[in-house]
Amino acid sequence: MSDSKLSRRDFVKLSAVTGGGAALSTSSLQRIAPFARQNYTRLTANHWGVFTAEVKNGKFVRAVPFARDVQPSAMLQAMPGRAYSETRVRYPMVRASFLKNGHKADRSLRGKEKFVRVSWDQALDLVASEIKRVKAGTGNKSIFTGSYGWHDTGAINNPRTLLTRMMKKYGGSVGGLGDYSTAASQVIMPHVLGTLEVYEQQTSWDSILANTKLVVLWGADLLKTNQIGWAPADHYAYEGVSRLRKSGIEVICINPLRTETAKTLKAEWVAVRPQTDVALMLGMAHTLYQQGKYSKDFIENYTVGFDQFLGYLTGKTDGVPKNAEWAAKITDIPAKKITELALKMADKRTMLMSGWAVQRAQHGEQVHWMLVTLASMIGQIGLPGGGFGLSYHYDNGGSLTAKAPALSGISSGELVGAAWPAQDTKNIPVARAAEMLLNPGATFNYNGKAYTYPDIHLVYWAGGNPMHHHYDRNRVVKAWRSKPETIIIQDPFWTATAKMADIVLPASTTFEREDITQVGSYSQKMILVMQKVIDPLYESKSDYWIFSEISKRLGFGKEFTEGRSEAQWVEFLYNDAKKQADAQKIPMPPFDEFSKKGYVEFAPEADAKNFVRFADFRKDPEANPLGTPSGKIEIYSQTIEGFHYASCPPHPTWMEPAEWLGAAKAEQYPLQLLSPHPAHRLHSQLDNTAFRQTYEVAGREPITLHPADASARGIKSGDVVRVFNDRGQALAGAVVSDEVRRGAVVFHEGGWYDPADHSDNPLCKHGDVNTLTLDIGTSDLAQGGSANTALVQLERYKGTPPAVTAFNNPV
Ligand code: PGD
Ligand code: PGD
Ligand code: 6MO
Repeated sequence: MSDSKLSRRDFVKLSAVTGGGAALSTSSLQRIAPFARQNYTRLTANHWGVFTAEVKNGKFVRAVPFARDVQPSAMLQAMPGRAYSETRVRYPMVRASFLKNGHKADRSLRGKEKFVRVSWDQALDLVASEIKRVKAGTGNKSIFTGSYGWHDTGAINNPRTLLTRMMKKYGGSVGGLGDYSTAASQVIMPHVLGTLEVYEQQTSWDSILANTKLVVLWGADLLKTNQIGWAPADHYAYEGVSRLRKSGIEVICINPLRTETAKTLKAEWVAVRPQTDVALMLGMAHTLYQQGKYSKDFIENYTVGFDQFLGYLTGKTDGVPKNAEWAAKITDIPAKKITELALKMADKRTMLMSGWAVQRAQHGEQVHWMLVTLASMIGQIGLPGGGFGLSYHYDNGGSLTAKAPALSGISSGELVGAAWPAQDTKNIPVARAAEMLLNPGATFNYNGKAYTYPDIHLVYWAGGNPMHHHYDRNRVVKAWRSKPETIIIQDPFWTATAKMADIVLPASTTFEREDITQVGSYSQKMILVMQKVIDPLYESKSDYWIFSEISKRLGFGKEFTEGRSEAQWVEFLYNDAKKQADAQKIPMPPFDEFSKKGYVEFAPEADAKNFVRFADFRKDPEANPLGTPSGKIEIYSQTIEGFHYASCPPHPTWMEPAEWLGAAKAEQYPLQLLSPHPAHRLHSQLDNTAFRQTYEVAGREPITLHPADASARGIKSGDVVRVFNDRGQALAGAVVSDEVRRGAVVFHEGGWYDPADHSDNPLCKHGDVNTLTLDIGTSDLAQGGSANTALVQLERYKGTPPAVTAFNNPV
């Protein structure tokens, strides 16, 4: 959206900071001097989109957005700074005492001692011998390669897949299930709708613009989160939002925070109390039922279990009618408003667009289940512009899907050797990683089955940052320092995770290697060669090279590479996609022509503009049943009933989370901590560039709080504050704003962790929100992370704040 206020302002601010790679120090220039004084451009792409990299005198200086990108992300300006960040891991490094004593080294010294530079041969030999040693001792079941994370794009250099591929050829390892993003919904939605739903193409923006009369942004911030994509972002949503703004279609934003999207769309702001959306939806559902304003036809023909849910809704089963007055007390939204919202949504063609933070909380499963139930009562699912969508804010859902072949990546392959013993846990839900390390042998539930946590001796993480993403930092650090004998980290940067490893392998960034990618996870509009922009800096190597070399040492180098170099894989994967395209008569040029141009584009499917999610089901539910046991939307799930989970009853239910503003604990910690995703980073990525200067406050990660909460504590904008609870403490820079509701504070995820000392509860000097979050599963069903279930207190920091050292290297 070329006229978005957010982005225009950002571009101006950012040019001043990053302008043409000015952030580079002379010393970094000297280090890269050998790479010739050449000027050229290269076309490439990553999570942020497609761009041309300009290289001057051998130095990557600027990322110029693809000409037809309707709204390039402002973060593209940080790309050169990312390549040359002072935090790059330059050489293979080993923790000093690990080098001396191997796996018998004192684990409690992780993160406290120096690293020693070693040669690649030494490092690779060491990694291979550690994997061999653990396999021979306690077996593959004690090697954890869950390795969750947002490593960069590329069909070849996907470090997590390559790691799994390597380990599968060596008898397997323990992996991760699901993700942090949508763990709760991706497990419950298949029971309710038969699909993951969070990663499905949405009813098209064209259908919305032509038919919808009311758009509800239910905890969704489209302009912020669509900047990036799992595949390079196509930014179609910005065109959608821009047209929506001009259309005059009514927009309501239900969110404790008034977002940029809400402001751009002049949305009415309903500042719900955090984590109470289920109660709000129940209050609305009760109104519709009581007033006879719900679609009996839809409920009867397309859903099952409404009657069982009704007993709960009306209070027949528990004596508590979930009416608007009941909901008002929980949500802090007046009953009149709740009634008005319900009737308006039932009256107009309404699209409920929901984000995912609502389900990254304890009992997160209930939120989208209740949203689907409410949408079923409204009765517009499968109609043009109506119903609900769980991915308008992500990967540019609602874009036009192209008629394109699927580009495959290097696969993780088949397990080689003996079958994985049935009694040994093969995968653990990713957010339970610390729990696993701390409690080997303990049982846990997941989606109807019981499992045992494995006893992990070796952890290998490539392309993720658990010392950012995992909840309850002190607990993760404790797990890290007490349990695994060996920790191997492969990353381009000295993240907090790398600093706490035994062996650190310097991966190159996408700018330093060749790869191939599809563009637009939903639109699939292009296949593009990610051209190498510069030679690998320092001694960094591509993930593919690293895993090929370790595989060689483990005895299956050829099987790992299948005899192909990275460049040969690019050609192989392209030709594989072309084979599919030829069969479907989709034009694709021969590889040489494609490689010269850099990309091939695909035209949208003929009827892409009219795509309506669930249209076939709506037209004929018998002929096009959903993938649920009943073939219909399950408002009551007998499958879930059979699991007998108190934490996940068989129909949508309001359950008080462990920490929320209505809990007794709120007396001690009266502020609800929200940790949404940052507008100017991808999680922790780019925090280690000069780009940080565009958003940090007093040199720390910002925290936003309401003026009344600020004045009660004598805090003003620009102050350094200490945020704390029983679990941890962090400094942050205060931003006082009435755009966050009273009682809630917004502290984005991804600020680099920066412990002030080596105690059990160090002060994070820079602002890592996960020092404060709670490490519990969403429920026995999905075991997702509960990021948004946390209460905190805030105080102005007295005295001189300690210097930030998060971006210093440990050597
Ligand atoms: P990133 O910072 O993206 O975070 O957690 P995740 O671990 O994905 O980490 C990616 C890492 O990969 C970085 O260290 C980066 O340097 C590295 N990397 C990048 N490119 C490459 C490469 O080519 N090779 C290798 N080897 N490494 C590379 C994200 C996770 O955080 C997610 S998805 C969610 S949804 C969660 N959200 C929240 C939240 O809402 N609130 C809180 N409090 N916490 C969260 N944590 C979760
Ligand atoms: P968040 O920003 O965490 O994004 O997408 P997701 O939708 O989870 O939250 C969205 C909104 O939910 C926020 O505005 C927040 O205020 C609101 N919210 C929080 N709690 C509540 C609540 O209790 N009720 C209601 N109604 N609203 C609430 C995350 C997605 O974004 C993911 S998983 C990933 S991995 C990507 N990460 C990034 C990123 O790190 N940075 C950017 N710029 N973009 C991303 N896109 C993706
Ligand atoms: Mo995510």
